[in-house]
Amino acid sequence: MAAEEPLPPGQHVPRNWPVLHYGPVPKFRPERWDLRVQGATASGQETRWTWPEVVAMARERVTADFHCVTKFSIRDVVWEGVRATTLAALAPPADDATHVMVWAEYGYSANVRMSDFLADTSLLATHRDGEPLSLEHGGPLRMVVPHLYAWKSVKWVRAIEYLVADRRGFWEERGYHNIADPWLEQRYSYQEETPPA
Ligand SMILES: Nc1nc2c(c(=O)[nH]1)N[C@H]1C(S)=C(S)[C@@H](COP(=O)(O)O)O[C@H]1N2
Ligand SMILES: [Mo]
Repeated sequence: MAAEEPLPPGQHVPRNWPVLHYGPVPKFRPERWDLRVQGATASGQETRWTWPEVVAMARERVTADFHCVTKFSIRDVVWEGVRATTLAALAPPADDATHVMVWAEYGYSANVRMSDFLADTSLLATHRDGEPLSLEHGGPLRMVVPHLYAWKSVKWVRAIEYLVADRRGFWEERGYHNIADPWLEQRYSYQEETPPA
């Protein structure tokens, strides 16, 4: 039997994959859907792609564990889609862009550092385990940043906004940690406070 990789502290593997999100599941209307890259772009322009254009982009596969801050972890999820670096090559950030806000339908958002966004394993996923993403799991397109807690893996992505200064997203404004590294158990915003010297 192969030795199992350790899980981050406090995590366990449930029997089934929970569906977890705030608010309703958006409908997908391909003819009205688009993906935008906006904010601090190198060109100063916004770039917009239609659904067929996104589907035609270079594709990659990433296998990774998925860690929710509510303490479940899913092992070895096979994600397939467009690497964040591919998108960033098509619509580069300005030199002074340091962070990225990932925007979903209905205004959900999550902020990540540029280095997290541009990590090799950060993907805009259309498929999971060989199947197109179901709508409830974020289809047609979801962000996957597997090395951070899963609230950063925004479902129903519609825009990538490059930022020249950090700004907190939906859960980051509501008491969750700004960085969200599960190996450091960065769950809550109060942990960001530097301890007194
Ligand atoms: N748009 C959007 N994306 C979201 C959320 C959300 O509320 N809205 N919840 C996040 C949280 S907290 C988790 S744990 C994962 C859950 O993904 P799953 O439903 O595919 O398991 O989605 C993340 N992405
Ligand atoms: Mo979560």
